[in-house]
Amino acid sequence: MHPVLSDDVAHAIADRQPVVALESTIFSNLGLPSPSNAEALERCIAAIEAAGAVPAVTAVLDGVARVGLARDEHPRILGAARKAAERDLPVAIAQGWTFGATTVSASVALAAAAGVSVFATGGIGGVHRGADSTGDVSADLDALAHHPVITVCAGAKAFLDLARTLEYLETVGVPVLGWQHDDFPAFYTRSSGLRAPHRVDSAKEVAAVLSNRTRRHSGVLVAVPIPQVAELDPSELDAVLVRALADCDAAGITGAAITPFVLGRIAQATEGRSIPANLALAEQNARVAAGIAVAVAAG
Ligand code: PSU
Ligand code: MN
Repeated sequence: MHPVLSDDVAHAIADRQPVVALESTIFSNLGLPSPSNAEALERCIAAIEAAGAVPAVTAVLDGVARVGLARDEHPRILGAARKAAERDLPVAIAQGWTFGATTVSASVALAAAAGVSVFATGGIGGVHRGADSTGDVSADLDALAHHPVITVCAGAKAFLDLARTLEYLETVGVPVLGWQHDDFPAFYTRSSGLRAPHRVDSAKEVAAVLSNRTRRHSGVLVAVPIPQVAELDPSELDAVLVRALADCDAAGITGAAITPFVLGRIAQATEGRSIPANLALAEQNARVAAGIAVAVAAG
C-alpha cells in the first residue's frame, strides 16, 4: 500500500526536514464536536509549524490513503466519518470510502509507509476494562509495536485498564517514556497513579531512544501530561467514567463503537469542560512532537 503524499510533505521527506503526522479520527465527528474539532486541527497545525516542522494529516479520502492534505481539503475531515483502524485501510481503499477517519493504528501505519517517524495524537486506545472476557484490546497497541514511529500522546483515558495497557506495551517491546514527568498520564489528568517505565526530559533523548532500539520495525511511545491549567478534577472524572461505561454496557454497544460512545458520554457529563482540556493537550502534544521531529531530523 502506497499512500499519496501532499507536495509539501513529499518535499520535506525528500529534504530530510521534520514532519509530524496527525490522525483524523480526533478531528472528525467521532472525536470532537463542531466547531471544537476545527479549532483543534488549526491549533495542532499551528503548533507544528511554529516549531519548524511540516504537519501531515492522515486520512482516506475517496478511497485514497493520504499523508498530508491541502488546506482546502481540511473541511472534509471535520464531518461524518467511518472509523478506519489499520485493518480497515485496505477495505476503505478497495471500497472507495468517501472519508475513512484514521485512528492511531491506521495513522502510524500510513506514517511509516510514507517515511514519517513522528506522530502526534490525543490519547491512544488500550486494553479495555473487562478484556479478560471480551478480548477487547485496541489495535493501536499492536501498531505501536510494528511500525517504526514515535507516537506522542497524553497517555490513554482512564475508562481503559491502564495497568494492563502498560503491561501489553512491555510485552511487545515498546519503550514508554514519560515526558518531563514520572507518571503515566491519564489524558484529562496528569497522573494515572501508575509510574511511566522511563522519564525523558529532552527531545534529543527521545531521538536517541529511536535510533538505538533493537527492533527496527517497532515504535516508541511518548506520554505527555496535560498542561496543569487544563487538568480536570480526577475524583469527579472517576464517577463520570464509571457511569459512561455502565451506559455503554446497558446500550449494548460493542467493538469499535465503544470508544466513540464512551467519549461522547464523557463530553456530555463534564458539560463541555472536557473539550477545552482535550484541545489543550492535543496542541501541546503537537508541539512536543514537532520538537522531537526536529531532533530526529538533526540526528
Ligand atoms: N481515545 C481518545 N480519543 C480518541 C480515540 C481514543 O481519547 O479520539 C480514538 C483514536 O483514534 C484511537 C481510537 O486510535 O479511538 C481507538 O479506538 P479503539 O478503542 O476502538 O481501538
Ligand atoms: Mn476494540
